[in-house]
Amino acid sequence: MLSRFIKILVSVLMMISPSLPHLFSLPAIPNGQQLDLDSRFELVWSDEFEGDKLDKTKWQYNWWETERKGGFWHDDMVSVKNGNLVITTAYFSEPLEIPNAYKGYFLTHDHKEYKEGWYTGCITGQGKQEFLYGYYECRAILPKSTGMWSAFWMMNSGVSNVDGSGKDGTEVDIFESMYYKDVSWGAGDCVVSGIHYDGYGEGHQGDSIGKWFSNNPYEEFNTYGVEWNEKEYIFYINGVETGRLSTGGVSQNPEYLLLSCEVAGENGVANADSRGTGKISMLPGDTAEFIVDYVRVYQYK
Ligand SMILES: [Ca+2]
Ligand SMILES: [Ca+2]
Repeated sequence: MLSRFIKILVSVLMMISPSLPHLFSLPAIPNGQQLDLDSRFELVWSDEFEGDKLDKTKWQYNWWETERKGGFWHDDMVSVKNGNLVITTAYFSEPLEIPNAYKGYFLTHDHKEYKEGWYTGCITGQGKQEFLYGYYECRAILPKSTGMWSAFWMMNSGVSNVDGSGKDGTEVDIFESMYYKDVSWGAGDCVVSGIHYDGYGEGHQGDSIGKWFSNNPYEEFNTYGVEWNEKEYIFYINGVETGRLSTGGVSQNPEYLLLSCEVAGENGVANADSRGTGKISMLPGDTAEFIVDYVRVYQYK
């Protein structure tokens, strides 16, 4: 009751002062410029996820990371059906098998074992194709559970190079969804966008444009995009600008794309995290789906 009252109060205040959400780290409604896609860009690459299996000329499973935060990544959780990529999250009381194709590698390399827990997936364009500048967009329905992180992002091998700059490579999180109807009032129905560079240890640096509402994102398709040029990253939801970043300098190197789903927690055990993501709210037997209609890459005309 109190949270409903606060939400109504904040909504009224937001109408009076559009900058208010940022002061309280609350989600804001996209209200920037409309992207003029057709006049400025041409499509150079896409996956529309037609057919019944993942196109291995465009993607590979991120099979070398088995344990991921509070869950596990496994090929079997990724499928292509009804014109969409679907990354399913489900609980398995018996660990899933290491896919045969990777068994030899796992025998000779250190890796984390699959255990009982939540399984989900990740696909990456690493080793397939990389792009420099342009506009990148996916159209997706987000997984409907507290404790889930779905994301559309870009990476480059230079991200780990600590030199005080993001020019050598930056993780660009075009969107991350980790605030489904959460314990934190004011969140829900929103995504965040941001950047990370200089590795993930002591040297790590990053910046964010904060939380932004999309339209009924767990039930309906929205588009999430970023325009990337020499000077800045410009983020969009449904073709409307949400914010811009250039902190640390913009990546000058080609980057590959990823689509992933993660479960909040650590060491393969689901739990609430320090970012405000609650513990997964699904029970064993429940499933959540990250549904992606397409990924499209455009270059400047
Ligand atoms: Ca760097
Ligand atoms: Ca499609």
